[in-house]
Amino acid sequence: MDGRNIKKATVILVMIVFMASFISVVDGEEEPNDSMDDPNVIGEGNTTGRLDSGSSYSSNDEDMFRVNIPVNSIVFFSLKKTDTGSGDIYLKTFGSDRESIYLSHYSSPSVDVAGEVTRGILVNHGPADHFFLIVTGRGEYSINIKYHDMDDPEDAPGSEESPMLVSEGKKLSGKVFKVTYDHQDYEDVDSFYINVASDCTVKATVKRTDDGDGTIYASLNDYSRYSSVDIKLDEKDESETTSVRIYNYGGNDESVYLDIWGEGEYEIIFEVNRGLESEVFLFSMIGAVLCISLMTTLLPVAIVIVMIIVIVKSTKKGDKKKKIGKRE
Ligand SMILES: [Ca+2]
Ligand SMILES: [Ca+2]
Ligand SMILES: [Ca+2]
Repeated sequence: MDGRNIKKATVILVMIVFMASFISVVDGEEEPNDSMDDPNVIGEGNTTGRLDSGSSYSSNDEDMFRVNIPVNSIVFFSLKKTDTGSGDIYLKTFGSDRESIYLSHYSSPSVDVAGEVTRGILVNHGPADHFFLIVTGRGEYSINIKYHDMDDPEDAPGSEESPMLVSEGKKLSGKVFKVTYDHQDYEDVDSFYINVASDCTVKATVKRTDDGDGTIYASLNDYSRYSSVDIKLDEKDESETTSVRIYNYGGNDESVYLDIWGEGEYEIIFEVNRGLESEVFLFSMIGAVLCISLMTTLLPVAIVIVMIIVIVKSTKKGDKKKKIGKRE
C-alpha cells in the first residue's frame, strides 16, 4: 500500500467513524417532534429522548413518536426513565386515528425514579398500521420497541377483541400460544361463540392436533367466561367434550362462549341438541314412581274392599237360605 492509498484509507475510515457517530445521534429523538403531524418515526429497537426543561415541575416539551405496526403482529413497547432527576415522565398511547387508546400497561403510565420502566402490549390482527407514543413531563428516557409475529392470524381473535361467531356442526381449527418479552407475557386466547334461540344443550368438542409439549385449556360458558377449566389437552389427537344446558325462556338469542388458551393447535366443533330428552325422561321417571307408590298404597285397600264385598254378599246369600228353610 503506497502513501496515497494509506491517505485514502484513512479518509474513508474517518468518514465511517463520523457516519457511525451520526447514526448513533439519529437513534435519539429529533426535535421538533411536538405534534402528531411531525413525529419521529421509530421501529424496533431503542430510542433515547429528553424533555427539555420548562418550569421546575414540568416541561413544555412534548415528544411524539410514530411507531410502525407490522401486519399481524404483537408490539411490546416500554419507556424507561434514564436520568436521576426528580421529574415525572408520562407515556400516552394514541391510535392511527389519533384517538387515545388504552393498551393494558404492565405498570403505571408514569415513571419518576431512575431506571423505572412502564410497559405495554399492542396486538394487531390486521394489516400494517401505526400508533403514537407521546412522552411528556420532565427528564430523560429511552423507548424500546419489539415486534413478534402473530403465529395464527387466521384463527379467532383474542379476549380483548370480539369473539368469533361460529355455526353449528362446522369444524374450525386454530392455535393458541404465549410470547414473553421483557417481563411481559402475551397469552393468546381464542374466543368463539354460538347463538341459540331455544331450550337446548350446547356441546363443544375440542381436539388437540399438534404433538408439542404445551397444554391446551378450554371453558364453555353461557354468560361468564374463564370461570372454570372444562377441558385440558396434553397429547396429540386427545379430545374432550363439554356441554352447557340453556334454558331460554324469552326465546331471544342466547350466546354460549368457548374460550381456548394455553399452547398448541386444535380443532373445535359445536353441536346443539334441541330435543327435550332429559325432561321427558325426568317426567317419565316421576310418573312411574307416582304410579308405583299409588299402587302399593291402594292395592291393600282394594283387596280389603273386595273381601268386604265378598263377605257381605255371602252373608246375604246365607240369610236368604235360612228364610227359605224356615218357610219349608
Ligand atoms: Ca424532546
Ligand atoms: Ca419535543
Ligand atoms: Ca389463536
